[in-house]
Amino acid sequence: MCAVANDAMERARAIVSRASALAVLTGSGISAESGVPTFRGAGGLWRTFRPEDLATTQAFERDPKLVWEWYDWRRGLVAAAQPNPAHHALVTLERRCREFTLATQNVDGLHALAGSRNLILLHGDLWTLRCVTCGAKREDRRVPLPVLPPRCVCGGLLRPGVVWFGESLPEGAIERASAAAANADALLMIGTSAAVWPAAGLGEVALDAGVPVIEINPEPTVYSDHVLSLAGRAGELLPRLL
Ligand code: BV8
Ligand code: ZN
Repeated sequence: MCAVANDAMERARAIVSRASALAVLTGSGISAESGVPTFRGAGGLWRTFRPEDLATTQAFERDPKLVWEWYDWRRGLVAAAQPNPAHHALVTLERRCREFTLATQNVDGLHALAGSRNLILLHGDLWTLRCVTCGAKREDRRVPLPVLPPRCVCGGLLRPGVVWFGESLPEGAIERASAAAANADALLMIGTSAAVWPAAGLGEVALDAGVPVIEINPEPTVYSDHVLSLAGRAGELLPRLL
């Protein structure tokens, strides 16, 4: 029995089937059914750790080994995870649409693994390491990492290639995602609590541009009363939306 009223699903299907340009924003909820814990939901990562203790440059400067132990643990979790039907449904949608932009807050790499192409990594990538001294970047998928914290050939500390609180997003990322949201025939907001900015602002960009917004989330968010909100799991609802 699906909790989503059929008329909402029918309306969402009509919008998506007519769309030739789609923009999508995903959050950790889309990877929940792949076994990757979310941040704020029940059993979420932030429940056991405080973001200001771990996802900030100050935390990393204060205790790089502690921050790396958390990221190395998460890399281990994600390494075992596979894309779920929601990730695959977005790959199918991308192939059907003339224009398709997927902006994700996730750093787990599951969208790329599923085959999504026009991908904007708003918060970076768990598998990329970046040297705080010389800026060198490299991909390193070893789990666990042999030494924590890992060091660059130049001797500098390597940090996770992700965006921490207080850090700006990758150059041009939010601008490209905003342009896609403002010019799409619809914006899908999937599996995000819409708590983190500026990513969460993409919903407003779409609404301000008169672009219909469809939300897929088992829980209500600040957007739920203002958009077409489908209450349910992405792995179940996205394939039904196709
Ligand atoms: C910046 C690190 C300033 C990587 C993360 C206004 C404008 C700009 C900034 C701010 C602003 N207001 C406040 C700020 C500061 C801050 C911020 O937003 N704070 C919040 C907490 C108030 N923003 C920043 O610091 C950003 N930087 O703009 O700096 C600046 C500006 C200009 C120039 C220089 C500097 C940086 C933000 C990035 C922070 N990094 N993580 C990592 O380790 O992962 S954020 C962290 O939260 C994750 O990256 C995650 O992606 C992100 C968002 O969380 P969600 O993905 O939404 O996950 P969550 O658990 O919250 O929700 C999951 C949802 O899924 C739930 O709703 C649940 O119901 C649902 N769900 C569960 N199961 C399912 C499901 N949905 C569907 N299906 C299911 N099965
Ligand atoms: Zn270096």
